[in-house]
Amino acid sequence: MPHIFCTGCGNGTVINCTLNAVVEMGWEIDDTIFISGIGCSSRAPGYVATDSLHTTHGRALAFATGVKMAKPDFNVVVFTGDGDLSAIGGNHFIHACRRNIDITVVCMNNMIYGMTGGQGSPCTPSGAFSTTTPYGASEPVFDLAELAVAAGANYVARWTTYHVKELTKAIKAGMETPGLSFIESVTQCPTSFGRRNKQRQPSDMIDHMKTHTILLSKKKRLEEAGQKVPDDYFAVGEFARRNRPVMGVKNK
Ligand SMILES: Cc1ncc(C[n+]2csc(CCOP(=O)(O)OP(=O)(O)O)c2C)c(N)n1
Ligand code: SF4
Repeated sequence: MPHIFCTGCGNGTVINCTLNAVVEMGWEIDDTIFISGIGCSSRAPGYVATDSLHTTHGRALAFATGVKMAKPDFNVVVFTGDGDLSAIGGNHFIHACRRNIDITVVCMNNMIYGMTGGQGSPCTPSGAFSTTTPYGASEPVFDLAELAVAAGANYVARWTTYHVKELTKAIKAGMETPGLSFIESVTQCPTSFGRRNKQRQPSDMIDHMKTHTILLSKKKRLEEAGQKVPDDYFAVGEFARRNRPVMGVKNK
């Protein structure tokens, strides 16, 4: 299928995992709507044969909230990028989690602004190069999964495009959980991120995800035992699965 993604981009993998989860859920095309903001990742709904809304930058969750409140029987899925969700869309993200509105949010975190040529985002790792951090990023990084947990989402998980089975399972678990489900996928962007950070090949970025992730449960065990997890490792797994009051649930 013709698409806009660069060769080796991870976005297709995340779309595939999400659609497999939709199939496993048995959701019907007429009852399911995909919504996104703007960015490479936010082009995703255009490739899905359901009704969809490709909205304005950072506003996907505001549109999704409107759809869900008007049509609670719909299954609402949001595709977004780290910039779209946590920079310009940061407040919508926090308040959608706080309200715990019944939607599934899939964030392709490529750690950069991909579509606009590689500016740094709130998720650009410390020291990483981008067009706006030519000497290495120095600002503290947002941990999107921890942010969603703190703000109140009922289901939160993080995986990567290396972990396709776990990612699919997590998206399905999020779809099954009432309230806001946030699934973050760290995703390779060889063009805007990899090329500037000695990970020019897609496989370089995927290898990095394989070798620099640690299961959240293991990380907690190590920390409890007073052992240090290297700073350049990041945790994957399920961060929250709970039952806070929700908004916009399906009519019984
Ligand atoms: C109000 C507004 N500001 C800025 C832009 C330009 N813009 C388009 S996409 C984008 C960044 C997208 O980054 P991200 O959400 O991380 O998605 P990616 O392209 O990396 O998947 C920006 C700044 C815009 N379209 N609208
Ligand atoms: S710039 Fe990055 S995120 Fe955008 S399509 Fe290319 S590889 Fe994918």
